[in-house]
Amino acid sequence: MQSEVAMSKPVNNPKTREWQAMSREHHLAPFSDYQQLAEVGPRIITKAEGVYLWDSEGNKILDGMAGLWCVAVGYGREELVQAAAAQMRELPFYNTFFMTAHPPVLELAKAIAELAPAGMNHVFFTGSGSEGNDTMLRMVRHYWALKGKPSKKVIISRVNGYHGSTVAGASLGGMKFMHEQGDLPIPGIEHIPQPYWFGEGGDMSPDEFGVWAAGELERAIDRLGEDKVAAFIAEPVQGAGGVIIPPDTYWPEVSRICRKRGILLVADEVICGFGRLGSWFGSQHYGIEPDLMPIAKGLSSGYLPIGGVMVADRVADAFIEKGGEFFHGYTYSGHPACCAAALANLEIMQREKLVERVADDIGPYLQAKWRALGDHPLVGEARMVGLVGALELVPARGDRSRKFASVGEAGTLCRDLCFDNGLVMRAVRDSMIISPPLVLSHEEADDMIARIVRTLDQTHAALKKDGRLAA
Ligand code: PXG
Repeated sequence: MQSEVAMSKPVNNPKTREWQAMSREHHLAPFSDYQQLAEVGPRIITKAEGVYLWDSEGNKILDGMAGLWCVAVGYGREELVQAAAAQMRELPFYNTFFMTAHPPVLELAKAIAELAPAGMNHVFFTGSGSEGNDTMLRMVRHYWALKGKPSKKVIISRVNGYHGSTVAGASLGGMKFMHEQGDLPIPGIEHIPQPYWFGEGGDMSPDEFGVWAAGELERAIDRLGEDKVAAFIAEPVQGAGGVIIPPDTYWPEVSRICRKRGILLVADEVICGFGRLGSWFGSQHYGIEPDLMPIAKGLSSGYLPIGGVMVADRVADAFIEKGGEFFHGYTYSGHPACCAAALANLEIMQREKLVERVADDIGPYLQAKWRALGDHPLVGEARMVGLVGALELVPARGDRSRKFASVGEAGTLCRDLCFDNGLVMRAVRDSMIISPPLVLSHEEADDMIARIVRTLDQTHAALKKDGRLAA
């Protein structure tokens, strides 16, 4: 992934320099080039309110990425702070191991089950989405062992999928650059192509390509043997891979294949869950009935770290009926303060009808403006579902096969200019990604679009000047 920020402006606040020195001397940050980080120094974010961030230089920045795809209810929600503080006064920590529990973990489990797709009534809590995927992997293999089919171990996932950064998460993910560090993937994980029509659909129509990409799952099952395959995992919409929205034909085909072939279907809802697509879960948007769903991010709007795996009754029942301990758990599984914050977050989302708002109000409003960006000379495709979208930057509009000579250069340039224009967007290769807080107002959406148009114009002019656009 391209690192998020290059501090391109001069530093005026002496505290900024002090913090940057601390970074250089002590902090190994995630997904960062340490040489570059030491040279340039991180941008220091000091506070946030609503959909805006402030850095230590006093710049106000519209957060088009909701933190890291997570701050659904926006920043500065006192209710979440109060809920976590009250819980910390009452019971700051107790574990959920060895036949114990506490009220917030149980109340949160019930609250999530009420929102989840029908028949999905159980949850195992973790500290993050990555841990959720590690849990998922152990759980599905344990499930098949209990079912008397211990040879069903392989998990099929997708090239360019993202499932986290732990050993299992990065192995399940299909990011080659991650696999190259640390000898991944671990054995027992197979990757199939992604349903990325714009980049890889060739001459097929999107619908034909969706069927083809789903067919790759069936061909992988045939190759590996049905008796060896435990599960298929995919994000309803790929997030970190570049907001890849599958063709309409994809998910129905995948669901059919999983059912027919007796393969568990895992929908990684870490980004799509909790309203991002205008439904509580991405699975509901696509009519998927998953067996397991890793969750995190929007569950607590990122105020405190919490994730988990939702488990369908048909899977959970196998554990309950067979008995025997599941030897797995994290000290912070179901941390009381995190659960209390998540409960308050879900209460806000329900009270303010944020999911409905994405489906019926701000979602369609932003989507219309977003699609209009598709007319910009630098944009090959402008796609969005709910409140998550991508702009494909291209050197020659109308020709999907033409890419920039050096992949990622246009994206990085655009991303840096975007920051200078007071907006956070992520660059993935040469596409620009947006995933704003679900509370985004119409005025803030207009502000965001205006900043994007200015940034696209500047990026286009710079690329043109350097001769990097097709003639
Ligand atoms: N699954 C999915 C679908 C994710 O998007 C994870 C699992 C892992 O969650 P944790 O909580 O362990 O980070 C994620 C996380 C990016 C970016 O730059 C995306 C994620 C994390 C960090 C950066 O797009 N997604």
